Amino acid sequence: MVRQLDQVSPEVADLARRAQRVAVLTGAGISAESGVPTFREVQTGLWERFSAADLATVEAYEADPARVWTWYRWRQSLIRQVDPNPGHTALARWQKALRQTGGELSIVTQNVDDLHERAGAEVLGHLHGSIFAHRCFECDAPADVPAGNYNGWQPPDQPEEPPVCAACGSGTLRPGVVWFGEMLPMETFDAAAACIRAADLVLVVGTSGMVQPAASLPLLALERGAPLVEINPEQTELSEVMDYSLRGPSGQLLPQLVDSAR
Ligand code: BJW
Ligand code: ZN
Repeated sequence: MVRQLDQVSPEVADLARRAQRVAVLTGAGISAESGVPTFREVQTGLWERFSAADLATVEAYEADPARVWTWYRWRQSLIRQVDPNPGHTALARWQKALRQTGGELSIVTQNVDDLHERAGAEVLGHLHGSIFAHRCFECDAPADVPAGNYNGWQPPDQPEEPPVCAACGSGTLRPGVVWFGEMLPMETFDAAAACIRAADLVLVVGTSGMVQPAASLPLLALERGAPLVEINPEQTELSEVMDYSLRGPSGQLLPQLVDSAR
């Protein structure tokens, strides 16, 4: 049975204290308190008629490369202007502390931002790629492009055309992320699955659990009966399989959980 809590209970603190192998799956919600919009939020400016799910597809890029490219340039700018929040730093702290005692905390993220890394954590894998990597839409050659640098958070008035690939001379560049209908990086997915299978505590933080196959990863914890704990202010697609759902923002609840593990 799922137990819903609005703070870390003694039972959850006990799970955290005893865990030596912790696997954490994070989603957009962990970066929300840093000011990075989640995928369910209404968009403004150039993109107000589009949902994030409409823009994160091959079809959207093919239909209007400049619109999609500019959306990513704007999001890159925004991410560069924000800082990791106490949720990111608490995970980094716990990872360091566990490593000092021979344990491990593995972070698997669906996020394309770099806020876990900037908080000082090592990330096992970015399941949906990185917004700061680029490659050719046609020939797949990697390309080095400085990140978007718009002034403030205001979207630009005009869309920017994506640059042409220097390797093939005909394709245009795209962000190194995984769009709907594309395969996830298999090595990263397999490594994530292995660490969740081996974990003695699995935390699921700030994800709606709506996007597959990432959302099926926590279910692997059920094979060995490892406890599943969710941190999210809202009910999610994964809430039903959780042992505990901590209902609140991860910027408050993760530091509480990590402090209770000491
Ligand atoms: C807080 C908070 C706070 C707020 N603290 N929390 C099986 C069944 C049905 C469909 C499929 C299936 N298998 C595959 C599919 C299709 C598709 C899919 O899943 N569709 C569903 C929408 C139905 N999946 C795919 O296409 C995947 N590829 C694939 O399966 O390949 C195999 C294949 C190929 C070809 C043919 C057939 C099969 C690829 C998925 C790629 C997802 N890409 C994106 C965009 C990345 C680039 C970018 O950033 O633009 O990844 S979409 C978007 O969703 C992004 C996210 O990583 C991902 C997950 O979102 P997330 O992180 O959960 O965010 P939100 O916004 O949904 O939720 C935020 C949460 O935070 C909420 O719960 C809030 O309450 C919470 N929150 N404040 C804590 N302070
Ligand atoms: Zn090319």
